[in-house]
Amino acid sequence: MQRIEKKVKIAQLQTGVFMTLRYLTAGESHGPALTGIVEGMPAGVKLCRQDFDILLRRRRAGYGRGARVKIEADRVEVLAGVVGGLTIGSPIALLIRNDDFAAHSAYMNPFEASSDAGRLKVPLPGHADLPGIQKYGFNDCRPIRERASARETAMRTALSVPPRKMLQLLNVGSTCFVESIGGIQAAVDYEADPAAIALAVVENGDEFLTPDAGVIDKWRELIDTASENRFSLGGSGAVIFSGLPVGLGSHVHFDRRLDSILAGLVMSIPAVRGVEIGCAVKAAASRSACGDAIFYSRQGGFTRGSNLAAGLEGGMTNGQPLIIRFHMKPLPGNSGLESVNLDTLAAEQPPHYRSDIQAVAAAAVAVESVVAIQLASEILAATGGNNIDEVAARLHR
Ligand code: EPS
Repeated sequence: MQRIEKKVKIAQLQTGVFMTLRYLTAGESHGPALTGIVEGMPAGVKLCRQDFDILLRRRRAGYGRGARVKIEADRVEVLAGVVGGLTIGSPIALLIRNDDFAAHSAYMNPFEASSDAGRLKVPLPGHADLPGIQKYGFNDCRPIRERASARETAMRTALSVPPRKMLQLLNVGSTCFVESIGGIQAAVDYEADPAAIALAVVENGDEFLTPDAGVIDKWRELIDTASENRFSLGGSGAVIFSGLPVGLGSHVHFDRRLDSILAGLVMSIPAVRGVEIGCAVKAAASRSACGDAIFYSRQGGFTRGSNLAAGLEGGMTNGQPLIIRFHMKPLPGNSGLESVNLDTLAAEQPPHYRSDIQAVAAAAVAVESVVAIQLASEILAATGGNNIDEVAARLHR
């Protein structure tokens, strides 16, 4: 057995400084603010206000979002780690004030006792409420619902901005989109050039965030009907990353398999109940070979005849576009299901809860965000590098 030169290079990369991105978020949905820190970003990555504004606006823009997202401006305040439009290598600290805190301050004050008016006494079926109060010992669902809220993904989206900018500088492109809402499917050609899919998504606008203009009117009608009848819709979406190097992740140990790491992150987005690498469910039903033929040419090196593996083989990126699909349940805000009053223990319907009709586009942006952070982290783990030029040079040599 011999090691070919290319492999030696990758091995050398991995003996560099072992760096990864670490990040944490804190913040309740109606508390004073959402906060987050991302540590490990190399210096020299350019950032501007619009990078945050455009992405945070996209996360809010989906047709069928509730009244809340119209209240929130989601203006990201950068408190540390960025100076003069450049990352400086130190931890990046971000803050997003909750504009709706003003209306909830009577029961979200850190030190004053809550007014009973704000107590949420009837757990929402399908929400974190009931297991949360049982686990943490409350007679009020609010402390659970506040933190379980998908509003938290606003901060993860904001924290993804520096890693996304790093990926762009390394020629990694990405897009995210909605594939289905309430069982109505968009036409998506996964064999198409990812850049063409990304362009179609942008052209069709943030409200529906889909590459298929033909599905928009049907979705609009369905969401309007759901809104009139106060029910929520689930759906599916996808992210595609292209231009990734070969060899992120590893087959050598289960906790280094990138498909497993990414699946866990995608499942951490509230209401996401399923994740697929590419078209895995279809592949499971297939009675033919499900891999991608390998070709080699002197000019082009190794290439594939298709991308059924969706960019991952053996838990490693294989240089093909990475495709991750997710499936989201209808939101539990107004399910019409029966519950129990925590005071009386009698059957009771939860009171009407302001909620989104559907939030699949928002989830798609959040999924793209957590995947982007992880991919940037995997690249840094492979290359080391304290500034973006070092990272780029080590990745491309
Ligand atoms: C959410 C409930 C709604 C959503 C919220 C997520 O909030 P509220 O109860 O305040 O109307 O709008 O999403 C956001 C605020 C956001 O920024 O995405 C829930 O329970 O998860």
